[in-house]
Amino acid sequence: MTGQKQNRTVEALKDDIQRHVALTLGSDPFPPRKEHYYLGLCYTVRDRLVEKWLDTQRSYYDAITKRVYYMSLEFLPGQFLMNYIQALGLEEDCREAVRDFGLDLDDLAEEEWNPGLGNGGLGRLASCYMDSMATCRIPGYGYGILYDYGIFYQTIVNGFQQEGADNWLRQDSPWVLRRGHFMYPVHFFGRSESYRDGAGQERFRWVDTETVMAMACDIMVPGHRNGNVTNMRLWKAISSRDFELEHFNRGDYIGAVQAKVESENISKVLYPNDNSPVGRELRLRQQYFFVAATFQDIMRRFRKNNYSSFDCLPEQVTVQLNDTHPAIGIAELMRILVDEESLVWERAWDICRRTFAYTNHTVLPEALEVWPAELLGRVLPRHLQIIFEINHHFLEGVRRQFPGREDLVRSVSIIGEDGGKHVRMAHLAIVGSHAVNGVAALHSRIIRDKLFRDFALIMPEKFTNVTNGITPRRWLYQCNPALSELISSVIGEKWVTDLSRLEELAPYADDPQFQLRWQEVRRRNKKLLARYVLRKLGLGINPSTLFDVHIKRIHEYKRQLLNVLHVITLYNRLRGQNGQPHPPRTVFFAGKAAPGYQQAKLIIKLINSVAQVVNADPAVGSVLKVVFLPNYCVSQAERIIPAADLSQQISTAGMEASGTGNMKFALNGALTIGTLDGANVEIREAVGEENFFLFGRTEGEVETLRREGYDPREIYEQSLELKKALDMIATGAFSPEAPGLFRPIVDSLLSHGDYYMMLADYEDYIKVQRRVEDAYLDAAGWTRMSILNTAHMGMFSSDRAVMEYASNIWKVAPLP
Ligand code: F55
Repeated sequence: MTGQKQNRTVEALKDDIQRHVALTLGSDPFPPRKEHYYLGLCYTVRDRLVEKWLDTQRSYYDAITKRVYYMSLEFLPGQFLMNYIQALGLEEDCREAVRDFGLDLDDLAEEEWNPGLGNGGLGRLASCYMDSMATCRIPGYGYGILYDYGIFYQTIVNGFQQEGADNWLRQDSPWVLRRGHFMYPVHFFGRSESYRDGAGQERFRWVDTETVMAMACDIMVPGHRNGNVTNMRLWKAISSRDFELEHFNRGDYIGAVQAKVESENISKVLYPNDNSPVGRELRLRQQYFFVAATFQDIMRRFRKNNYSSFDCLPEQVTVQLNDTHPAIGIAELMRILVDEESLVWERAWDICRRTFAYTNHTVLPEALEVWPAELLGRVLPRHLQIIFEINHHFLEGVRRQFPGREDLVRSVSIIGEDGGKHVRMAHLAIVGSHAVNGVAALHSRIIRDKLFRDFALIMPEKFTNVTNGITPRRWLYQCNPALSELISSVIGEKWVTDLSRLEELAPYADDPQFQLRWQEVRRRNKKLLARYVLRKLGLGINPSTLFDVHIKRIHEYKRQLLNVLHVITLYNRLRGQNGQPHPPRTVFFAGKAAPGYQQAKLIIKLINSVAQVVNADPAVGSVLKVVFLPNYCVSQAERIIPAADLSQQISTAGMEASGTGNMKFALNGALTIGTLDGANVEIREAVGEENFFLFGRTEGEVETLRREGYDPREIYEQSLELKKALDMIATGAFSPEAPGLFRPIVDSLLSHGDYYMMLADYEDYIKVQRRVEDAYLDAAGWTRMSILNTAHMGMFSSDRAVMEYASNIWKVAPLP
């Protein structure tokens, strides 16, 4: 770009920012104020995206092409401003423009709130896939709910998690475009009424319903410098007019307004449970609300293309179910086709199955969604009837295929009977889809051979794998500018959209010059994190210590507790000060616990209590520090990951479906200490086993041990160090004010069978942690491993994952 043209871009940006400050916000541009200029910049950037977004949407329409509907009750996009600016290639110009007003671009970007419209991995994955669909030009949309309150805001009070409301829309977000003219009615309750059609056929209609309106709110998702902008459509509940009238006519004004307000509760709040769904009526209403609105949008677009027959629907539409949360959509599409469009059952079912695909994200039995038939039948009477009919047809087929196998029939039935009739949503999703995938090779094998074994017997062709991926834009280019620059300085910038090119870094792994530059960048990132910790917690940490990082939702299967046992063991060794010295280490934790998950909340308290004791003990001084960073979110992950030396991925083998944090760390040059679980298995294969710290029982060994009888007490009695650590927790060494506080934690391990096999893996974990320390002391060797981790992470790009979905499941080609 010539200097003059550059100048014109900057001048135009400046004009637009000031124009928006004055005319859009109605604020005085002088003197420049950060909050105002932040919003002025947002609107300026938004203008530049909107045009491309309209063009993209028009191009889908013109191409009459099949489109992907990625349906997810959760999205975790992270902050938008820098993502948009970088996608547009405007970073330098924006920097210069705001600098001329005496402002700093990074400061402005920090003004933005994180949209916490998800719990964790599942929601973040949806956002990575949106980014990749936009970058790879896969025509499609994301669909979900615009919650007023996202995941709660976590503070730590006296070591305990405290939940606060996250009212992220308090000030209107510049990124959410409300489309008041796209409003659809969504029905609830009422009953299914039978009638005879003109031909004397029995048919059903859903009557006497209550109606809520769904308003479309759109968020743009740009591809990386390709002019493509995909749409994420999130529905907001708005009360319906007729609902009001009914009450007003009865003269019940207050009742009318109250009913109006209550109907808008549907999109009020995200349920904060991951991996243990709550069977609440409001949650079911959320699911159906966004599914019903989305299908009206799908049908509107389908009709716009003048299709003569619904048989073409699967050539125009592919719906990916992000877990079972939108699985009620299968019954909804059947209702539309059979009740509204008068298709015969078999034809409708064929269309339905060709349209849907289902991604499973968990094998934890308590995480599989079921709805009591009574509840589902009350809220969605016609859908329950349809589900019974789907099940009837399906089981008839099973009986034909496997005569006399009533055991099989019972195990695959969509309707379960134990503990009252209930609908198994995973079974509905499997039966109603043409593809079922797990999210890592091991996980897909487990669902095919164990969790859904009986389905795989009946319909083996449906089961497949798509290993998760992460977007290199946010998770390297954006969050780690220094490392990105270093990488680009030797291999160019193509890796940003073709991550396999990172392989070209491998030859530099032994280059002493390059190693030094790599170390410099990593040290700089660690300093930035140390500064952040100082600012947030008032705690000084030393950037030259080993940064050991465990950040993710707090859950027993993720085994933060195992990490704590290592910390306590290390602490005891340092105090004893016998044997080999240990290199100084800072152990970071962050993560939220579901508000109703008592054990997880107690683990947070334990981490904080251990931190308090360790950090205050002069005997260990600066050799060991423990940090719990409150309110883990996408933006915090972006700060922490580039500074990590060691990535903790230590779930009980067989329990973490994939993990995606594991990929983010390795991509940024952290080394993994991990079990053979989820995508760890593939990461280890990719980066090389010599560049990965493996420990622990395998999934098969865990199963055998569980079957043959596992006695955690025996291990406890035999390991002095373990016994000491557990005794300290149990007797109040970390909670002198309440000595019995952590008893439930120790009991879960010693008295209740240690379901997550913490003790079974303890010894191996401690040993491998020692190997980590030895490796860390060899700076050149460590740096080499770090470079090779980054170099070999190409396959974990979400571009690769999305292209696999596109060609194997969606049968959609990228737009030219
Ligand atoms: C949210 C709500 C409910 Cl009701 C159930 C689960 C969740 C949830 O957040 N699950 C989740 O995040 N699962 C994770 O999905 C990731 C993406 O596939 C996986 O990497 C991770 O292993 C899995 O736990």
